[in-house]
Amino acid sequence: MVSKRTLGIVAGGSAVALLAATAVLLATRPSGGGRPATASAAGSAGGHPAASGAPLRDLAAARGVHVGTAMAAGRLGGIPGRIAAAQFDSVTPENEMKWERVEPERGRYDWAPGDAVVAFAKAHGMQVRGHNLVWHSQLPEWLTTGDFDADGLRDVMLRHVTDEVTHYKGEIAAWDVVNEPLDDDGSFRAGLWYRQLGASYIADAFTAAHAADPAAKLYVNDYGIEGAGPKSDAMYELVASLKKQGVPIDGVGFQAHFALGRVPATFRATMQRFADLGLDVAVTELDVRMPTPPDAAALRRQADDYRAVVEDCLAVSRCRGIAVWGLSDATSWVPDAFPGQGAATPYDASYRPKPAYDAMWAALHGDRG
Ligand code: 9MR
Repeated sequence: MVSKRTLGIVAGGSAVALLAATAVLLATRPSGGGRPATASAAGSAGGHPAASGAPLRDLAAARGVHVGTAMAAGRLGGIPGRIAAAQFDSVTPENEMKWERVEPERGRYDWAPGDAVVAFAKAHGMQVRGHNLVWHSQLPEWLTTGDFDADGLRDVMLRHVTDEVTHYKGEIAAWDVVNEPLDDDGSFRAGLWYRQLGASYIADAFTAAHAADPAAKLYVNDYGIEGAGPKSDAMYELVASLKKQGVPIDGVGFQAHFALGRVPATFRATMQRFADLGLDVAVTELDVRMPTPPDAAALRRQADDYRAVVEDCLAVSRCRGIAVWGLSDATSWVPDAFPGQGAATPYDASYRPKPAYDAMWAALHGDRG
């Protein structure tokens, strides 16, 4: 397969990453040779693709995209750290750069957890997606219960955005500047920011982020916009209008939190539609949940879903990459949010690659389905 693009690729194979990859292979793959055969439903490691083939990050680099994972600062060591460094070339801090963590008290910043993720990425030649600057959720209490008028709240927001982007200037490839601004029906989500400031907070946040780090790519990020529908249309109108006003927005992140078998058939066309506005697109939080425990057939269907998403991204020249939301089923957010569901990531709870991993591998490798 010919690489669809060659620009903007982070080098995929630092010595550290290679060592880490070797360590992972030795730790988890007693045998192997040749190319992937689909892993068993149980995710048996022996003879698995990941053991003998190139890591995902090398395949992704050859296709001109990034392949990333969310990581928590507390899980950068051990097996998850080794797998992440070996297989992925992009990391998104799962919670460490969110407002409640970064600025738990007004004007007092705690950068340490986010810094740890950045240091991990640097050590392993990975890029960092900053997540996120302005969201309705995971806000500190001083902010949600504070008695701010509109001007005061706007100042607080601009200061936070400026301080955080400045702290990480030069370290973050792309920021989710505004996260989840829309409701399911396509109206603006009536969270703190919209209620007090109206939609203008969005443009203001992008402008402040750009001023603080002009080199960082600035994204709006949301879920439920992957297929045709009112929310996707509303996001299209929003970003088209931001572009028209000259707001410094570079891209749209499609979170891609899917239920089994529910990857929209229109995902590729949707990403292309946004790209045609002159924006980058990226799959930022991919996972595919299912009732637990899964059977082999469900894991195969999940693999098909993962494959479809990777192939959709590869088919859109402005799609910059695919990130999974959580490396393994051991730590995914899904069971907490959807009781009785889980098994949503490419690695099982014992960090063995699942058919979903094979499917990502095959899609990035350019194998025919
Ligand atoms: O994975 C995150 C989980 O650990 C947090 O408890 C949760 C809080 O809302 O946020 C999760 O990540 C979310 C992400 O920041 C934005 N998109 C949806 C993700 C899953 O809820």
